Amino acid sequence: MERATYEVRGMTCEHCREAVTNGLSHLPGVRSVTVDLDAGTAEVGSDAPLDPEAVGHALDEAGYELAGSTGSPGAADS
Ligand SMILES: [Cu+2]
Repeated sequence: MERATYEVRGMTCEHCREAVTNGLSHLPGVRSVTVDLDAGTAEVGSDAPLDPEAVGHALDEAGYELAGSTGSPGAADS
């Protein structure tokens, strides 16, 4: 499973956690979403690496902004 952590701008409360979790959960291949409100991050587990643009779009639709990401983009760890 791929794991990546996304910095999400604008999350402040449990409602935000739910909105971001729901938004990201609907992306194809996403298995798990864990939001850390204090850190302002969402850790996403997925079958395959996610398209950052799709992640940004999903967050945008939920009313938040993708501020950055860490993880293994393009890493060739089979
Ligand atoms: Cu909120």
